[in-house]
Amino acid sequence: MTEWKKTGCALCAQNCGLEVKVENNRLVRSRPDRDNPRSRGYACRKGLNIRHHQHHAGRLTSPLKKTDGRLTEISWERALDEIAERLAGIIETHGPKSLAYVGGGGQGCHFEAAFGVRLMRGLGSRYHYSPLGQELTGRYWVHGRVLGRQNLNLGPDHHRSDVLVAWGWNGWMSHQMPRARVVLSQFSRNPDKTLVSIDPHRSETASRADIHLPVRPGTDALLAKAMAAIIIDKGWLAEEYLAAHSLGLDWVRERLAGFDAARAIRVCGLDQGAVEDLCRLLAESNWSCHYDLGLLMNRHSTLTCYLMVLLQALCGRIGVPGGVVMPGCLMPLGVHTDERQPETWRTSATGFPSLLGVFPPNVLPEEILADGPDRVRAVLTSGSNPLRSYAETAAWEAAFDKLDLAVTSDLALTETAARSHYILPAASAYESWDGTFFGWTWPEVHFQMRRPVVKPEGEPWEVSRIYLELADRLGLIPDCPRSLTEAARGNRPAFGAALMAWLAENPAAKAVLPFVLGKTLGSALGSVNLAALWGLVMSVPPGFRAAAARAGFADGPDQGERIFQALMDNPQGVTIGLSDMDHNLDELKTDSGRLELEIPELNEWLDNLTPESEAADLARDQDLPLVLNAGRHMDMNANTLMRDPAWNTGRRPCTAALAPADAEKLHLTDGHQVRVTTRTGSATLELEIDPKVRPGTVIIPHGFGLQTPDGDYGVNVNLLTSTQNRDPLAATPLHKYVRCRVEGV
Ligand SMILES: Nc1nc2c(c(=O)[nH]1)N[C@H]1C(S)=C(S)[C@@H](COP(=O)(O)OP(=O)(O)OC[C@H]3O[C@@H](n4cnc5c(=O)[nH]c(N)nc54)[C@H](O)[C@@H]3O)O[C@H]1N2
Ligand SMILES: Nc1nc2c(c(=O)[nH]1)N[C@H]1C(S)=C(S)[C@@H](COP(=O)(O)OP(=O)(O)OC[C@H]3O[C@@H](n4cnc5c(=O)[nH]c(N)nc54)[C@H](O)[C@@H]3O)O[C@H]1N2
Ligand code: SF4
Ligand SMILES: [Mo]
Repeated sequence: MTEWKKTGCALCAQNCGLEVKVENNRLVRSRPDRDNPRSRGYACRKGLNIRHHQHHAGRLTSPLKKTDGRLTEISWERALDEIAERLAGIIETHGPKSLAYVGGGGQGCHFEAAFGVRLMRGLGSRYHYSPLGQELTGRYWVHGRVLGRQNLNLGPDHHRSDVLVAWGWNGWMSHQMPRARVVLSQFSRNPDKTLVSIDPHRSETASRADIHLPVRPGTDALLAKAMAAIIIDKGWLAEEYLAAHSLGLDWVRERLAGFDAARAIRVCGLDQGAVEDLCRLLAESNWSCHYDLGLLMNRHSTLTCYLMVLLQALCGRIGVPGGVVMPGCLMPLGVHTDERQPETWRTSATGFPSLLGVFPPNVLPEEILADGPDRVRAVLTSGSNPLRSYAETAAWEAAFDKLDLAVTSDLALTETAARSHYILPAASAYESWDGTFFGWTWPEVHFQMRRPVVKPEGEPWEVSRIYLELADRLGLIPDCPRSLTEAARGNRPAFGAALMAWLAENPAAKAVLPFVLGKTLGSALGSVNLAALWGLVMSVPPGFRAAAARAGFADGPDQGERIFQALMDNPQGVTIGLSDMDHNLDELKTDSGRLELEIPELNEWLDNLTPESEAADLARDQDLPLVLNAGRHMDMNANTLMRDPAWNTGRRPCTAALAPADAEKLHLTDGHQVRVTTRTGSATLELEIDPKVRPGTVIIPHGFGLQTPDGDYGVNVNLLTSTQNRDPLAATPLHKYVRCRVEGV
């Protein structure tokens, strides 16, 4: 039987709506879903090849246990009993700091995070290592200071901008905003709009830009500082806006006074006139900006994020139509954890604080390999593949080998799973109810709860259910009375009333509410995730209630229930909120209610960033003369998610790309095998000569080096990266600036 069913793509944060054709319980085709309110008929080639994500030879079908280096099948009951017992033992002997949870649901399946985090917290640990801690936490630390909360986001209100600045962002390939190619094409083609790209490479986005500044790799902080200095010196500030909405401008002026912008621009390899013209454009136009990994995973990562916010503030662009705005959302991606507060945990060996509620994966190998009493000994991983995704694979392998307990839940026998003690098969995005909290749209707040469109083969579980069963075995879930379980099978409002009554008598249960819901409503609905969704929409904060009312869900005691029902009735997703974008600056959460531009912790870092210091730091290394961008995100990768090599048949997915001039100097021709060597290691792969690559640099995609049943797929770029090449404040890996050399083999 053939059927088209509505679902969504789980391969990047856009989660475009898809319709999939299902034949004999297999996805055979997919097409963009025009009814999805967020993507409106948009999808890229990855979503259109989603069947390769669901069906591949590496899928796990039953729990596995490693004994004497060999994997054997084990029942769910036994696996969970054994894991619970070992976890309890480790925590009893070594304390809660010995436990870390790694992951959080990747690009498509965020419901597990609520359960993984509750389990970890229930056992007394706060060590949640998340991919957010390897790209975005430095940025959100800045938001914590300037906007007042780390979990306030800023996104370009591009619908209403005349100029869009793509800074270290290759949106044509990576998306990172809904319908990215449509948006970028509109800016590129419309004579009244301007697309600016600041990128060392002539990326797919840069080649469509009206203005492209080919900045020298790793010098964006210096460039941004120079631009801020020019805007101040020329008097191009948005004076009125700053007077009304900011504090700390004197501190900024003091920091930038006397800065030699002209010299800085020379170090950045750019033309002074071109940079001044851009500054004037920014001072005079209605612009917004999206900056991404080119800055986040680069030298001075966190400082650059501050300078980006500063530039936008100086030009009066934050919280205004067409600028960068703070969107509403059903649930923010993290929580505010101010590292100045004594209750905020730090990692014990490396001393990094939690930011946005999470810890940076980059330091976990050290936290495991350390000698101290608080070292991490047990790791629960799900929806993440640290042994391919995070810097320095060899360090991760050594760390995993030292663990007392490694449990990995995944779709596939990933490289991380293969080095774990227990491997638990997870239901895929197409076999379960799930969704994501990558909101990032405005004024509309959309949500789609994907439903199962195929039945799983074997016995994979929702990851949430795995964590719930472990929590239950570990005594973290109070006994729920049978009346509650029975009420869950009846009508939901009556269940809600019974639950409230029970919680009033058992207030401690509130801390583990998702588990209680999972056990009661989850068994009635056949999905722990679905029960968690109900709990979520029933308890949204007042701000969201107002947004939901504007979207047609009138406020009242049954508002949550109506939102839930709408999500159930609309598999394509629903617009569940409308933010008030006319008063966006009201979202600021600083004590002053203004943008607080002064961050004393940045004094030295900002002051020491000079043309001289940068020129010295960037001086050519004779032994490693090239700069590697260790991790291009392009059409042929989707992090480590696409495990079936067949989806790239006939393409060249994993190469080392070099500029023609460099290839010529090295006497190399296209297709040659080359060895790329860094301080950390070497990798051999095919050379691709590409005129879009900037001379002096090399680009390798990330996400490859996958061990599939059909053989190895591509080369793992994290053989070349180091955990130590990281931001001093957020520990973000600086993958865009890895010194290397290239030789023919
Ligand atoms: N097709 C595809 N799409 C994806 C993903 C994927 O794997 N494949 N992954 C998703 C994820 S998780 C993420 S985080 C995003 C990442 O999305 P992006 O950040 O857009 O991806 P990148 O290709 O890593 O880098 C962006 C740009 O930074 C530039 N850059 C490199 N060095 C510098 C520099 O020194 N200065 C400046 N200004 N720019 C520099 C690169 O040339 C590149 O054009 O993509 C998402 N979308
Ligand atoms: N050198 C270098 N390394 C990088 C990058 C880089 O640019 N350079 N980019 C980094 C970035 S931006 C990111 S975000 C990280 C991402 O790195 P990770 O956090 O590891 O995430 P993914 O690779 O997206 O997916 C991880 C796992 O989720 C599993 N999975 C897929 N679908 C499902 C599902 O439906 N259910 C469940 N339960 N599991 C599923 C997959 O099998 C996969 O093993 O990689 C980073 N690694
Ligand atoms: S990979 Fe991203 S942009 Fe492409 S279809 Fe999937 S969600 Fe949409
Ligand atoms: Mo990412």
